[in-house]
Amino acid sequence: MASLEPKVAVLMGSASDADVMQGCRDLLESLEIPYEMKVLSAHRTPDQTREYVMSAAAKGIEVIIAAAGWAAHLAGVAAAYTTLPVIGVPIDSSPLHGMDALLATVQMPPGIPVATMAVGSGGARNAAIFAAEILALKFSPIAQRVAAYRAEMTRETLRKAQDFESGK
Ligand code: RP5
Repeated sequence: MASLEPKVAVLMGSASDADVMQGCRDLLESLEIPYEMKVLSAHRTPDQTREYVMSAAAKGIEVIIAAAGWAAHLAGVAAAYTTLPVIGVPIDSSPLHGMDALLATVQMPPGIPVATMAVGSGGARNAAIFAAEILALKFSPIAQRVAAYRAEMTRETLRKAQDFESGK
């Protein structure tokens, strides 16, 4: 649900991160959370990154998701320029399969936290859910959709377990 009044900003270090981040978009849409996507690099477009993040809160953004690979400074740089919660997604785009991005994103020095998700597409999905959980503190319809999502996941897991255990 890309809309004119996004509550979540999804930043990616490169357009090449889009496939890994598709699950994040899908979940934000199914949870009906308005968001906008931006390609902004801490290294290649530092001025634009700073400008966007510094103006995000004023235009209604409440949570920032920042996904990047390699020496992934995007989430940390975003967190440096705002007190909005920043959720980091390490992307597995490098020869180190995301271990570099994981450490660069998670190992923020004390004072400027980044809530770091798992590496890759699983982390991308969790970033959307975590953003929804933050917004759910303020918006009860989002809280209801998060609860419904989780209940459905539980039902689906039990259904699959039952199928497996009964040899289907
Ligand atoms: C990172 O470098 C991006 O987040 C991406 O994961 C990686 C490679 O970017 P491209 O060279 O494909 O643009 O900054």
